[in-house]
Amino acid sequence: MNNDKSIRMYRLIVFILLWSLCGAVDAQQPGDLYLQAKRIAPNTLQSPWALVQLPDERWLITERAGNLVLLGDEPRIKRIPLSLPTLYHAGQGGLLDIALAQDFALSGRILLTFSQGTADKNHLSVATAVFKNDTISNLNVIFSVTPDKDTPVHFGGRLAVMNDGTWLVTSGDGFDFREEAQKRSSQLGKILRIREDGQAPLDNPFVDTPYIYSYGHRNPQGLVIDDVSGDIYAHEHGPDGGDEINLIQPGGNYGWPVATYGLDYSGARISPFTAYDGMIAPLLNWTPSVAPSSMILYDGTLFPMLKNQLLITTLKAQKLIAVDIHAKPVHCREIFATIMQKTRLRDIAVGNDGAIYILTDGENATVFRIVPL
Ligand SMILES: [Ca+2]
Repeated sequence: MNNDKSIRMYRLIVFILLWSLCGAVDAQQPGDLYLQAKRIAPNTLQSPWALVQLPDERWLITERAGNLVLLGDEPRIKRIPLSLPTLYHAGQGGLLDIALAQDFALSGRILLTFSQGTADKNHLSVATAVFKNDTISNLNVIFSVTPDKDTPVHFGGRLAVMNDGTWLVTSGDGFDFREEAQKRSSQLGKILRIREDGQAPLDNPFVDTPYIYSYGHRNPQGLVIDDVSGDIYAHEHGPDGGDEINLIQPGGNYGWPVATYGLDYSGARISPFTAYDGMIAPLLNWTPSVAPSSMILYDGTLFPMLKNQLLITTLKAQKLIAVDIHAKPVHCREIFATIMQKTRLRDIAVGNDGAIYILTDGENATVFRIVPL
């Protein structure tokens, strides 16, 4: 190889490394000078997982111990304990996601995901309930993932509503059961699609396993649907490396654990393959891992530079990442680095006011509101 070729190859390798680090490229962020991140909740949220805004501008936040927190004006928070049947609060489990039904304004119906059972036999479940006059009623479990597992981790648990009113639910592989992700007889390591009564829609892709929408997933916790195109994006935690964003097709096999860029935590290879015939490759792979925890498709007007980009919170990387999924190659950068304190970020939402709201992770967590000055 002559010198010019070596230099070009070196530049290409450096570019690929920087690109895959995702955020290392754009350290300079002069735009942050015109932004403000303001804390809008006390630092008293206990292991929260998700937030959703109500039409009256207040917020509902889930805490994994089984509480809803109502964040409003006075008093600043009100904690509402839920009677979730056999809630399994351990490891990564507990009360997880919350979403408003499409007819929430009329019905007050919400959807919740939570882990249910015992250390020896547990699973992810979906419940509906009615939230009216600041109280919860009519809580019913409408769906439970099968089979049971005996680990307190990898529940998935993210909800998203499709344009036809059906719901997608992410289900993790249970960590010790990664081979189940390739088995369509198991609901572990899948994206499932259900109706609001908990039944399987008749037009799901597999007749014999009627709840499964896509398979070959590890622990997907980010899920958004483009209202205009209907495109579905999901991200999932890889093992050591190999976090992914995928464009979800009905019936698609997303490879885990046959095709992955990740290693086992021991450093051992999980699979010799990063790609495999018949398995859909990710749009983006993060190696090393960032631990993506939630995602929105930004469609607000306050931040025109982020329009139509995926905004992703991360736990391990402790940063907010913007992904331009339509760029070739897919472009990825850290945003708001200078205005956000370095901490694990759990969930993200766009408020009715167009501001971006970030829920932090862990004990004594809080909510930040980000606006242009
Ligand atoms: Ca994959």
